[in-house]
Amino acid sequence: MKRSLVAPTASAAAILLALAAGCSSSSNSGGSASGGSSSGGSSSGKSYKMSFIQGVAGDGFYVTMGCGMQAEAKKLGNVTVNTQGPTKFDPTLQNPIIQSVTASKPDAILIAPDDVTASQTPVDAAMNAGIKVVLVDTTLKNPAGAVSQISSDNLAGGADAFTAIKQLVPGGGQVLVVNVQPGVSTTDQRTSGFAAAAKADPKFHYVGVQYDQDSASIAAQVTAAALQKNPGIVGIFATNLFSAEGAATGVRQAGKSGKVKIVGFDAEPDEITALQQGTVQALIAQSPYTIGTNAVDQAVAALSGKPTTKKIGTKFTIITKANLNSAASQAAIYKTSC
Ligand code: T6T
Repeated sequence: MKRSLVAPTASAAAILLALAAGCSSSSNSGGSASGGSSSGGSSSGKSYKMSFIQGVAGDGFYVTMGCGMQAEAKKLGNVTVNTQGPTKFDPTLQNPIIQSVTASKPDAILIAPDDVTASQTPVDAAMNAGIKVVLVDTTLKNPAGAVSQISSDNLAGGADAFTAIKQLVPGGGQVLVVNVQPGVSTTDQRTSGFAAAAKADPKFHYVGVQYDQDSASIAAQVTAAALQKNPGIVGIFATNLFSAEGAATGVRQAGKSGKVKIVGFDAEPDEITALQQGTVQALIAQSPYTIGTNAVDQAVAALSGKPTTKKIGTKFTIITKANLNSAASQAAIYKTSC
Protein backbone atom coordinates (compact mmCIF):
# COMPACT_ATOMS: atom_id res chain seq x y z
CA MET A 1 0.00 0.00 0.00
CA LYS A 2 1.18 3.51 -0.75
CA ARG A 3 1.26 6.17 1.94
CA SER A 4 -1.91 8.19 2.42
CA LEU A 5 -2.28 11.32 0.36
CA VAL A 6 -3.06 14.41 2.40
CA ALA A 7 -6.64 15.43 1.78
CA PRO A 8 -6.55 18.95 0.41
CA THR A 9 -8.94 21.67 1.48
CA ALA A 10 -9.59 25.31 0.71
CA SER A 11 -7.51 27.76 2.72
CA ALA A 12 -9.10 30.65 4.61
CA ALA A 13 -7.43 33.05 2.18
CA ALA A 14 -8.90 31.19 -0.75
CA ILE A 15 -12.37 31.32 0.79
CA LEU A 16 -12.00 35.05 1.35
CA LEU A 17 -10.98 35.48 -2.26
CA ALA A 18 -13.95 33.46 -3.45
CA LEU A 19 -16.38 35.42 -1.29
CA ALA A 20 -14.95 38.76 -2.30
CA ALA A 21 -14.11 38.38 -5.95
CA GLY A 22 -15.07 36.75 -9.17
CA CYS A 23 -12.69 33.84 -9.17
CA SER A 24 -13.19 30.31 -8.05
CA SER A 25 -11.11 28.94 -5.25
CA SER A 26 -9.88 25.42 -5.22
CA SER A 27 -7.04 23.57 -3.64
CA ASN A 28 -4.72 21.08 -5.25
CA SER A 29 -6.44 17.93 -6.25
CA GLY A 30 -5.20 14.83 -4.54
CA GLY A 31 -7.59 13.11 -6.89
CA SER A 32 -5.85 14.18 -10.03
CA ALA A 33 -2.53 13.00 -8.61
CA SER A 34 -3.76 9.46 -8.63
CA GLY A 35 -6.82 9.91 -10.82
CA GLY A 36 -4.82 10.17 -13.99
CA SER A 37 -3.03 6.92 -13.43
CA SER A 38 -5.28 4.27 -14.88
CA SER A 39 -3.81 1.10 -13.52
CA GLY A 40 -5.49 -0.56 -16.45
CA GLY A 41 -6.07 -4.26 -16.48
CA SER A 42 -6.67 -4.41 -20.23
CA SER A 43 -3.02 -5.26 -20.76
CA SER A 44 -3.56 -8.35 -18.60
CA GLY A 45 -6.50 -9.38 -20.79
CA LYS A 46 -8.82 -9.66 -17.79
CA SER A 47 -12.15 -7.92 -17.45
CA TYR A 48 -13.74 -6.77 -14.21
CA LYS A 49 -17.33 -6.48 -13.03
CA MET A 50 -17.90 -3.75 -10.45
CA SER A 51 -20.96 -2.60 -8.51
CA PHE A 52 -21.41 0.96 -7.33
CA ILE A 53 -23.69 1.20 -4.29
CA GLN A 54 -24.74 4.82 -3.79
CA GLY A 55 -25.50 6.38 -0.40
CA VAL A 56 -28.88 7.26 -1.87
CA ALA A 57 -30.33 7.13 -5.37
CA GLY A 58 -31.28 10.37 -7.14
CA ASP A 59 -28.67 12.54 -5.40
CA GLY A 60 -26.62 14.64 -7.84
CA PHE A 61 -23.46 13.96 -5.86
CA TYR A 62 -23.68 10.21 -6.45
CA VAL A 63 -24.99 10.69 -9.99
CA THR A 64 -21.85 12.69 -10.80
CA MET A 65 -19.66 10.11 -9.06
CA GLY A 66 -21.28 7.40 -11.18
CA CYS A 67 -20.53 9.43 -14.33
CA GLY A 68 -16.85 9.46 -13.33
CA MET A 69 -16.91 5.69 -12.83
CA GLN A 70 -18.58 5.03 -16.19
CA ALA A 71 -16.14 7.34 -17.98
CA GLU A 72 -13.16 5.60 -16.38
CA ALA A 73 -14.59 2.16 -17.13
CA LYS A 74 -15.07 3.16 -20.76
CA LYS A 75 -11.54 4.53 -20.93
CA LEU A 76 -10.05 1.32 -19.53
CA GLY A 77 -12.21 -0.84 -21.78
CA ASN A 78 -12.24 -3.93 -19.56
CA VAL A 79 -14.44 -2.72 -16.68
CA THR A 80 -18.21 -2.62 -16.31
CA VAL A 81 -19.93 -0.82 -13.45
CA ASN A 82 -23.55 -1.33 -12.50
CA THR A 83 -25.16 1.13 -10.09
CA GLN A 84 -27.72 0.68 -7.34
CA GLY A 85 -28.82 2.78 -4.42
CA PRO A 86 -31.47 2.91 -1.70
CA THR A 87 -34.39 5.31 -2.06
CA LYS A 88 -33.42 6.92 1.26
CA PHE A 89 -30.11 7.51 3.02
CA ASP A 90 -30.86 4.65 5.38
CA PRO A 91 -28.78 1.59 6.29
CA THR A 92 -31.88 -0.56 6.71
CA LEU A 93 -32.60 0.04 3.01
CA GLN A 94 -28.97 -0.05 1.83
CA ASN A 95 -27.88 -3.19 3.70
CA PRO A 96 -30.13 -5.58 1.72
CA ILE A 97 -28.66 -4.06 -1.46
CA ILE A 98 -25.13 -4.75 -0.18
CA GLN A 99 -26.14 -8.32 0.58
CA SER A 100 -27.72 -8.97 -2.82
CA VAL A 101 -24.79 -7.37 -4.64
CA THR A 102 -22.39 -9.53 -2.60
CA ALA A 103 -24.39 -12.61 -3.57
CA SER A 104 -23.99 -11.65 -7.25
CA LYS A 105 -20.18 -11.88 -6.77
CA PRO A 106 -18.80 -8.83 -8.56
CA ASP A 107 -15.02 -8.41 -8.59
CA ALA A 108 -15.30 -5.13 -6.70
CA ILE A 109 -17.85 -3.06 -4.80
CA LEU A 110 -17.49 0.72 -4.78
CA ILE A 111 -19.67 1.87 -1.91
CA ALA A 112 -20.75 4.91 0.11
CA PRO A 113 -21.89 3.22 3.35
CA ASP A 114 -24.96 4.86 4.88
CA ASP A 115 -23.87 4.44 8.50
CA VAL A 116 -20.45 4.09 10.15
CA THR A 117 -21.70 1.29 12.40
CA ALA A 118 -24.78 -0.28 10.82
CA SER A 119 -23.11 -0.76 7.41
CA GLN A 120 -20.04 -2.51 8.85
CA THR A 121 -21.34 -6.10 8.97
CA PRO A 122 -22.58 -6.38 5.36
CA VAL A 123 -19.49 -4.63 3.98
CA ASP A 124 -17.25 -6.94 6.03
CA ALA A 125 -19.19 -9.89 4.62
CA ALA A 126 -18.49 -8.67 1.07
CA MET A 127 -14.78 -8.41 1.84
CA ASN A 128 -14.79 -11.84 3.47
CA ALA A 129 -16.33 -13.20 0.27
CA GLY A 130 -13.18 -12.05 -1.56
CA ILE A 131 -14.72 -8.95 -3.15
CA LYS A 132 -12.46 -5.88 -3.30
CA VAL A 133 -14.18 -2.96 -1.56
CA VAL A 134 -13.45 0.71 -2.23
CA LEU A 135 -15.07 3.21 0.15
CA VAL A 136 -16.22 6.27 -1.72
CA ASP A 137 -17.31 9.42 0.15
CA THR A 138 -18.54 7.94 3.47
CA THR A 139 -16.57 5.48 5.55
CA LEU A 140 -16.96 2.88 8.32
CA LYS A 141 -15.96 2.62 11.96
CA ASN A 142 -13.38 0.09 10.86
CA PRO A 143 -12.35 0.73 7.26
CA ALA A 144 -9.15 -1.34 7.51
CA GLY A 145 -10.16 -4.04 5.03
CA ALA A 146 -10.99 -1.63 2.24
CA VAL A 147 -8.65 -1.25 -0.72
CA SER A 148 -8.94 2.53 -0.55
CA GLN A 149 -10.99 5.34 1.00
CA ILE A 150 -11.65 8.24 -1.36
CA SER A 151 -13.36 11.39 -0.11
CA SER A 152 -13.17 15.09 0.63
CA ASP A 153 -11.52 16.17 3.87
CA ASN A 154 -14.84 16.63 5.61
CA LEU A 155 -13.53 17.86 8.95
CA ALA A 156 -11.61 20.61 7.17
CA GLY A 157 -14.65 21.32 5.00
CA GLY A 158 -16.70 22.07 8.11
CA ALA A 159 -14.03 24.43 9.37
CA ASP A 160 -13.95 26.08 5.92
CA ALA A 161 -17.70 26.60 6.15
CA PHE A 162 -17.24 28.45 9.43
CA THR A 163 -14.49 30.61 7.88
CA ALA A 164 -16.92 31.52 5.11
CA ILE A 165 -19.70 32.44 7.58
CA LYS A 166 -17.22 34.49 9.60
CA GLN A 167 -16.31 36.45 6.50
CA LEU A 168 -19.96 36.99 5.63
CA VAL A 169 -20.86 38.06 9.19
CA PRO A 170 -17.70 39.55 10.68
CA GLY A 171 -19.60 40.93 13.66
CA GLY A 172 -20.50 37.44 14.84
CA GLY A 173 -23.72 36.07 16.36
CA GLN A 174 -25.52 32.77 16.66
CA VAL A 175 -24.77 30.00 14.18
CA LEU A 176 -26.69 26.80 13.46
CA VAL A 177 -25.91 23.53 11.67
CA VAL A 178 -28.53 21.73 9.60
CA ASN A 179 -27.33 18.14 9.24
CA VAL A 180 -28.55 14.81 7.84
CA GLN A 181 -28.63 12.23 10.65
CA PRO A 182 -26.12 10.93 13.18
CA GLY A 183 -23.97 8.08 11.84
CA VAL A 184 -23.21 9.51 8.38
CA SER A 185 -19.42 9.81 8.60
CA THR A 186 -19.02 12.70 6.17
CA THR A 187 -21.71 15.03 7.46
CA ASP A 188 -20.85 14.22 11.09
CA GLN A 189 -17.24 15.21 10.38
CA ARG A 190 -18.35 18.43 8.66
CA THR A 191 -20.47 19.27 11.71
CA SER A 192 -17.57 18.57 14.08
CA GLY A 193 -15.20 20.75 12.04
CA PHE A 194 -17.71 23.59 11.98
CA ALA A 195 -18.67 23.30 15.67
CA ALA A 196 -15.05 23.25 16.84
CA ALA A 197 -14.20 26.36 14.79
CA ALA A 198 -17.35 28.21 15.90
CA LYS A 199 -16.82 27.38 19.59
CA ALA A 200 -13.25 28.63 19.37
CA ASP A 201 -14.40 32.08 18.19
CA PRO A 202 -15.69 34.29 21.03
CA LYS A 203 -17.76 36.41 18.63
CA PHE A 204 -19.92 33.43 17.69
CA HIS A 205 -22.34 31.30 19.65
CA TYR A 206 -22.96 27.78 18.35
CA VAL A 207 -26.63 26.95 18.93
CA GLY A 208 -26.23 23.32 17.87
CA VAL A 209 -27.41 20.97 15.16
CA GLN A 210 -30.83 20.18 13.71
CA TYR A 211 -31.32 16.91 11.80
CA ASP A 212 -33.35 16.55 8.59
CA GLN A 213 -33.02 12.84 7.61
CA ASP A 214 -31.66 13.96 4.23
CA SER A 215 -35.02 15.53 3.37
CA ALA A 216 -35.17 19.08 2.01
CA SER A 217 -38.69 19.55 3.39
CA ILE A 218 -37.66 18.48 6.90
CA ALA A 219 -34.62 20.74 6.60
CA ALA A 220 -36.94 23.65 5.74
CA GLN A 221 -39.14 22.89 8.77
CA VAL A 222 -36.29 22.55 11.28
CA THR A 223 -34.63 25.70 9.91
CA ALA A 224 -37.82 27.75 10.22
CA ALA A 225 -38.41 26.43 13.77
CA ALA A 226 -34.80 27.18 14.79
CA LEU A 227 -35.05 30.73 13.42
CA GLN A 228 -38.18 31.29 15.45
CA LYS A 229 -36.60 29.89 18.61
CA ASN A 230 -33.29 31.72 18.10
CA PRO A 231 -33.96 35.02 16.28
CA GLY A 232 -30.29 35.89 16.80
CA ILE A 233 -29.12 33.31 14.24
CA VAL A 234 -26.92 35.07 11.67
CA GLY A 235 -25.48 32.07 9.84
CA ILE A 236 -26.38 28.50 8.95
CA PHE A 237 -24.09 25.71 7.81
CA ALA A 238 -26.03 23.14 5.81
CA THR A 239 -23.93 19.99 5.66
CA ASN A 240 -25.12 18.52 2.37
CA LEU A 241 -27.19 19.01 -0.74
CA PHE A 242 -30.72 18.43 0.62
CA SER A 243 -29.91 20.20 3.90
CA ALA A 244 -28.81 23.27 1.93
CA GLU A 245 -31.85 23.24 -0.34
CA GLY A 246 -34.16 22.94 2.66
CA ALA A 247 -32.32 25.50 4.78
CA ALA A 248 -32.65 27.97 1.88
CA THR A 249 -36.41 27.36 1.76
CA GLY A 250 -36.69 27.73 5.56
CA VAL A 251 -34.81 31.04 5.56
CA ARG A 252 -36.87 32.32 2.63
CA GLN A 253 -40.14 31.35 4.33
CA ALA A 254 -39.01 33.16 7.47
CA GLY A 255 -38.52 36.31 5.36
CA LYS A 256 -34.81 36.34 6.21
CA SER A 257 -33.29 35.72 2.76
CA GLY A 258 -29.87 37.33 2.58
CA LYS A 259 -30.06 38.42 6.22
CA VAL A 260 -29.29 34.98 7.59
CA LYS A 261 -26.27 33.75 5.63
CA ILE A 262 -26.19 30.16 4.43
CA VAL A 263 -23.08 28.22 3.53
CA GLY A 264 -23.91 24.80 2.13
CA PHE A 265 -21.99 21.73 1.03
CA ASP A 266 -22.35 20.42 -2.54
CA ALA A 267 -23.32 22.07 -5.82
CA GLU A 268 -26.43 20.58 -7.29
CA PRO A 269 -28.44 22.73 -9.76
CA ASP A 270 -31.13 23.68 -7.18
CA GLU A 271 -28.40 24.88 -4.81
CA ILE A 272 -26.97 26.97 -7.65
CA THR A 273 -30.42 28.53 -8.14
CA ALA A 274 -30.53 29.40 -4.41
CA LEU A 275 -27.08 31.00 -4.82
CA GLN A 276 -28.28 33.06 -7.79
CA GLN A 277 -31.38 34.12 -5.86
CA GLY A 278 -29.25 35.24 -2.92
CA THR A 279 -30.68 32.79 -0.37
CA VAL A 280 -27.41 30.86 -0.19
CA GLN A 281 -24.14 32.80 -0.09
CA ALA A 282 -21.49 30.12 -0.66
CA LEU A 283 -21.33 26.48 -1.72
CA ILE A 284 -18.53 24.07 -0.96
CA ALA A 285 -18.52 21.88 -4.05
CA GLN A 286 -16.87 18.49 -3.76
CA SER A 287 -15.27 16.49 -6.59
CA PRO A 288 -17.56 13.49 -6.97
CA TYR A 289 -16.53 12.82 -10.59
CA THR A 290 -12.88 12.48 -9.53
CA ILE A 291 -13.87 10.25 -6.61
CA GLY A 292 -15.56 8.02 -9.20
CA THR A 293 -12.60 7.79 -11.58
CA ASN A 294 -10.23 7.11 -8.69
CA ALA A 295 -12.51 4.42 -7.29
CA VAL A 296 -12.44 2.42 -10.52
CA ASP A 297 -8.65 2.84 -10.78
CA GLN A 298 -8.10 1.69 -7.20
CA ALA A 299 -10.31 -1.37 -7.65
CA VAL A 300 -8.52 -2.30 -10.88
CA ALA A 301 -5.15 -1.86 -9.19
CA ALA A 302 -6.19 -4.15 -6.33
CA LEU A 303 -7.61 -6.75 -8.70
CA SER A 304 -4.50 -6.79 -10.86
CA GLY A 305 -2.06 -6.98 -7.94
CA LYS A 306 -0.79 -3.44 -8.33
CA PRO A 307 -0.17 -0.99 -5.45
CA THR A 308 -3.19 0.84 -4.11
CA THR A 309 -3.50 4.11 -2.19
CA LYS A 310 -5.11 3.66 1.22
CA LYS A 311 -6.52 7.19 1.44
CA ILE A 312 -7.17 9.67 -1.36
CA GLY A 313 -8.38 13.22 -0.71
CA THR A 314 -10.24 15.18 -3.37
CA LYS A 315 -10.58 18.93 -3.73
CA PHE A 316 -13.22 21.51 -2.91
CA THR A 317 -14.29 24.43 -5.07
CA ILE A 318 -15.93 27.33 -3.24
CA ILE A 319 -18.72 28.72 -5.41
CA THR A 320 -20.27 32.14 -4.80
CA LYS A 321 -22.60 34.32 -6.86
CA ALA A 322 -19.57 36.44 -7.79
CA ASN A 323 -17.51 33.58 -9.21
CA LEU A 324 -20.35 31.40 -10.50
CA ASN A 325 -19.59 32.07 -14.16
CA SER A 326 -15.92 31.17 -13.91
CA ALA A 327 -14.81 28.00 -15.67
CA ALA A 328 -13.80 26.39 -12.37
CA SER A 329 -17.19 27.01 -10.77
CA GLN A 330 -19.10 25.84 -13.82
CA ALA A 331 -17.01 22.66 -13.95
CA ALA A 332 -17.73 21.97 -10.28
CA ILE A 333 -21.55 21.95 -10.65
CA TYR A 334 -22.95 18.45 -10.19
CA LYS A 335 -24.59 16.54 -13.02
CA THR A 336 -28.15 15.25 -13.02
CA SER A 337 -27.28 12.72 -15.74
CA CYS A 338 -24.07 11.69 -17.53
O1 T6T B 1 -22.66 15.65 0.58
C1 T6T B 1 -22.84 14.50 -0.19
C2 T6T B 1 -22.05 13.38 0.43
O2 T6T B 1 -20.70 13.76 0.55
C3 T6T B 1 -22.62 13.04 1.81
O3 T6T B 1 -21.95 11.92 2.32
C4 T6T B 1 -24.09 12.77 1.74
O4 T6T B 1 -24.75 13.84 1.09
C5 T6T B 1 -24.30 14.12 -0.23
O5 T6T B 1 -24.50 13.02 -1.03
C6 T6T B 1 -25.11 15.27 -0.82
O6 T6T B 1 -26.47 15.03 -0.73
